[in-house]
Amino acid sequence: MKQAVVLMAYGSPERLADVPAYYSDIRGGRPIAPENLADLVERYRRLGIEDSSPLNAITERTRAALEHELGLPVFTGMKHWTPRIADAAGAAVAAGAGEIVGLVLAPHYSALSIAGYREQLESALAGLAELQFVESWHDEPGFVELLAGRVRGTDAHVVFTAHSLPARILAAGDPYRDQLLETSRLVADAAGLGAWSFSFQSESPTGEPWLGPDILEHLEALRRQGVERVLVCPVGFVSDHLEIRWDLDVEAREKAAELGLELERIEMPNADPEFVRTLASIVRRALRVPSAA
Ligand code: FEC
Repeated sequence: MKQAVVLMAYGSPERLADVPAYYSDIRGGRPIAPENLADLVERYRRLGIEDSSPLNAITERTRAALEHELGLPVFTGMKHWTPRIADAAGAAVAAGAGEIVGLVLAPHYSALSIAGYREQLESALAGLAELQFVESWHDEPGFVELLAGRVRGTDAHVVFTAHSLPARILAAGDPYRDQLLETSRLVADAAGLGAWSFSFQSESPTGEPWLGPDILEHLEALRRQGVERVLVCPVGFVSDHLEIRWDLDVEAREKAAELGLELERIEMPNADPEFVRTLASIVRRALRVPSAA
């Protein structure tokens, strides 16, 4: 039976004119305050998306490299922009795939995150191909080692981060926060880190409580504890995009400068060949193919 991969990512607008439709997709049609839309357009303007949209470009490089590594067709599907997850599923089926691995470029499961990717893929496939969906890969040894390699030997305090979610997920027994803390602990152990902590980032203005602490408050707390240097290691994202280049590289850096803290962040995995080999081993396991290594 022919096999294929649907590689999924969040998606990002290509043009400033796309931002209202993109934001509306993220909100699932719920109302958007005009000031929030204006603020988002301004962040994308400052990110320079009219010249190049980093998330979409990196996802395409990752797709091409994964396809080469696996020797299987890999199709990109975006959760909130084009090409949509349904487009990727349709292309895989049209190419004759009878078994499809669904892999999200986000390592941690949440009902408010990965489940949405799964629903889009399942409903597009509608039973036309067998689906092997990867729910999470937060403790994948290659991923842990890649991040450990980027923080090993630092004398800075390492702050692991991930996207926040509404705090109500905890009452529903969602594994998201536990998986994030597990990745952080595994990376810290593998790198032999002395001083590290975890904080959330990128909370949205939705009017309900979100998981904390947020990185901006966390930097204040670290400074009060006498920390002078911080190395930020995002574990919940794998690419350069708005949440990295704005929320960390602009907002967190500005806060650190105000506090007199030195702040650096690791290079994201993006389409690094070591990361692509890790994604390939996750796909091979889902297909029950013996590892090439
Ligand atoms: O570079 C880019 O253009 C896209 C960057 C981007 C990534 C990303 C990842 C995650 N999000 C997650 C959850 C939520 C929830 C809401 C929400 C809202 C936004 C908005 C933008 C945005 N997110 Fe996102 N997210 C990215 C971008 N996200 C833009 C809307 C404006 C704003 O709040 O700044 C709230 C939805 C609502 O209002 O109801 C919840 C999670 C991830 C990590 C997993 C993944 O990548 O899928 C979780 C990248």
